[in-house]
Amino acid sequence: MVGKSTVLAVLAAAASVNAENYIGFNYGATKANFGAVKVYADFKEEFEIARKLAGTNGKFNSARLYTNIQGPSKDDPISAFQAAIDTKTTLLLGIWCSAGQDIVTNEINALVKAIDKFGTKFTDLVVGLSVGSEDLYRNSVMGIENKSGIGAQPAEIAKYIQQTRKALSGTPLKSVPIGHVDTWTAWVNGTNQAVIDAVDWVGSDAYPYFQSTMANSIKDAPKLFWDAYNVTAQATGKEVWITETGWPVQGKDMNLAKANREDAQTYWNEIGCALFGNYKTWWYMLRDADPNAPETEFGVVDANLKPYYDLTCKNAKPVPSPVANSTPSSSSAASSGKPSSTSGPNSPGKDGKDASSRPNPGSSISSLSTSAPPSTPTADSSNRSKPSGTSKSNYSPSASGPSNTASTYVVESTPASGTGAAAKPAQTTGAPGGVSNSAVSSGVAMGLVAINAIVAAFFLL
Ligand SMILES: *[C@@H]1O[C@H](CO)[C@@H](O)[C@H](O)[C@H]1NC(C)=O
Ligand SMILES: *[C@@H]1O[C@H](CO)[C@@H](O)[C@H](O)[C@H]1NC(C)=O
Ligand SMILES: *[C@@H]1O[C@H](CO)[C@@H](O)[C@H](O)[C@H]1NC(C)=O
Ligand SMILES: *[C@H]1O[C@H](CO)[C@@H](O)[C@H](O)[C@H]1NC(C)=O
Repeated sequence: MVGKSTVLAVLAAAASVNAENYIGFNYGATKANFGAVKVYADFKEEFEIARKLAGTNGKFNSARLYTNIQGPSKDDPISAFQAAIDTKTTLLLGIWCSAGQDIVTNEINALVKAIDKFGTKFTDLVVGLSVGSEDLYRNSVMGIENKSGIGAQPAEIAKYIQQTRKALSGTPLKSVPIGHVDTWTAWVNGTNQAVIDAVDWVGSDAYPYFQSTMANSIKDAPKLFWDAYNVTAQATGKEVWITETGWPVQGKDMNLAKANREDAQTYWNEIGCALFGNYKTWWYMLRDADPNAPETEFGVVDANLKPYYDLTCKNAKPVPSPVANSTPSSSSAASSGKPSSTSGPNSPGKDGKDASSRPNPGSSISSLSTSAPPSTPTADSSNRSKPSGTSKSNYSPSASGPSNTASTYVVESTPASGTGAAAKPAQTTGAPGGVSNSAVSSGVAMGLVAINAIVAAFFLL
């Protein structure tokens, strides 16, 4: 047995961690499926939909964005900021970094403008800032082979991080936790160490569905997800934020992975319900059919905003991390990010080969996320609108498809609005633990925490 004190201790630990575990979705700067650039009303509607999702008690109140810039302007703050203020949605901000210094400068200027304009109404909602999104994946051997688009070198990302810290130093966001979002394959690549050294946290984008070179049926998904998490935490020694994950309700078979509602429900129940409230999590994604469903559709609601499956976690059997207290740890020493350090059967990427074998996390995802963003940014303002949605479509299943698209975008794109892909919203609140807004939600939350904690306790004993 599990001693009562053990369980209580685990619960206490989980509860304290939960206070900061935001829950939300990724929100692109443009409508899905090659839609137009989103404006205030679009963001406000989406943030409200997220909060009203049936059975979730308003917990999905945080949004991850990919850009600070409102398309098609040069450096006006994205209208998502005003929408977040009006809906009390917390924000994980994003700076698009694969379109060069000028765009990064515009991104920083847009953020500074927003701070001046909105003050603490805005800055109090900001829970983090990611400088870049999958730029290192796109810059990798796999990313290049898969034509995922233009990426950035680690030294560039590190430079942009320093510029961002400097620009924010005299502002209310001077202490905002700054990270970078990428795939596990990038985090275990020792050549990217400069980025690891420069950040406060690392973002993990993980999509077992796309890991087509590995056994990736829905039954294998929890192992693939947690392997990616684990190697990222081990290689970086930094707190890992779950910046993108999800399972599509429709799309092609990717090796053993099938895209359908049943498997998307299972992924939500086993992975989502293990994450919500226990890790900072921005799901991919809220709405993908906007207005038309892309070939590979990740949304949790349909075009009429109705959930595709049960989002309550009530009947879920979450599969927690096999690493006992895997809460994001910053503890472990930062081992070098070298690939070699990872070993073990599962481990992904110890060498280039492995890495490539696991295209998914990175690649696939990246394609997605990646693609989206880039598109947005496109230099051409007109083109910028395409963004996000696109990305997914791009991605489409296999390599070739998506990538091409993505690359196309990328090339054209500049930074601008970037953003595309999807960002998520959510605030922590609801989640199980923590900060739930309402008593009800906290009840749900605590229930989840308890389940997770007990499961964790069993693993420990
Ligand atoms: C490792 O990272 C470097 C720098 O981002 C990149 O050039 C290289 O291609 C990556 N290695 C692999 C195997 O992808
Ligand atoms: C490209 O991505 C696909 C999956 O989308 C993967 O099977 C393939 O291995 C990747 N190619 C390379 C070279 O990594
Ligand atoms: C986590 O990763 C480390 C290093 O790669 C490995 O030694 C350990 O066995 C992994 N743990 C799990 C539970 O997979
Ligand atoms: C970018 O978009 C269109 C369509 O691709 C293209 O014809 C044009 O040359 C570029 N600009 C824009 C808007 O797309």
